[in-house]
Amino acid sequence: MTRMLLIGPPGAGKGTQAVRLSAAYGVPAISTGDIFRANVEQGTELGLQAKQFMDAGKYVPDSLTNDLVRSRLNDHDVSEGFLLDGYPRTSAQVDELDEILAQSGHALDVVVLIVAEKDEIVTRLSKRAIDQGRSDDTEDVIRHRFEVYEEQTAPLISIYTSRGLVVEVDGLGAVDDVTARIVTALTARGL
Ligand code: B4P
Repeated sequence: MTRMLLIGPPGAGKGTQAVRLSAAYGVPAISTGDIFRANVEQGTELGLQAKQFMDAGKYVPDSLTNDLVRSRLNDHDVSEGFLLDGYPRTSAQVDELDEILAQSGHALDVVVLIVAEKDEIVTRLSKRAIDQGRSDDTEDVIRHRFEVYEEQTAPLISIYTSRGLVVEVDGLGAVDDVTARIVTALTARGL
C-alpha cells in the first residue's frame, strides 16, 4: 500500500526503475511518458496533440496531462497504491495531484529523486536513440529537455522536500544497483 512518485532529469532511469519497483511493491506504475507514446502510436487525438510537444522536447500542456492522470487515478487498481513515473513535472501538476489525493483521502508516502550527471544522461539517451529511435532523443532535443527540466521540474524538489517526502538516490551505475539503492532507502523509511 505505497503511493510514490519518481522524479529526476530526463533519462535518469525513472521508467527503467518504475517497472522494477512496481513489481517489488505490487503497485501499478503509471508513466505519463509511456501513455503519451502509446497514444501517439495508436494515432489518438491525445497522441496527435502530445506528439508535437514531445518531439520538440517540451512538456505536454498541463490541461491534457492533468486530465489523463486524474482519469487514471480513478481506476480501481490504484486504490491500494501506485507509482507515478514522470508526474508531476510542473507546479500546476503538483496542485492537481494534491487535489486528487485530497479528494480520495489519501497521501503520498515518498518521492524518489533519481539523480544522474548530465554527461551520463546524454550518453544513455544517445544510445537509446540508436536502439529505439525515439524522436525526442536527438542531441538538440535532449538539451532542450534538460532546460525544461531545470526550469519547470527541479523547483518541485524543494516543495516535496519541505513536506519531508524526498529520498535522493544516485542513478549512476548498473540498473540492479540503482534498484537496490532505492529499495534500501524505502526500507529505511519503513516502506
Ligand atoms: P518520459 O517517458 O518520462 O522519459 P524520460 O524522462 O526520457 O526518461 P526516464 O527518466 O524515464 O529514463 P529511462 O528509464 O527511459 O518523458 C518523455 C516525454 O513525455 C517528456 O519529455 C514530455 O514531453 C512528455 N511527458 C511525460 N510526462 C509528462 C508530464 N507529466 N507533463 C508534461 N509532459 C510529460 O532511461 C533512459 C535510458 O537510459 C534508457 O535507454 C535506459 O535503458 C537507460 N538506462 C536506465 N538506467 C540505466 C543505468 N543505470 N545504466 C545505464 N543505462 C540506463
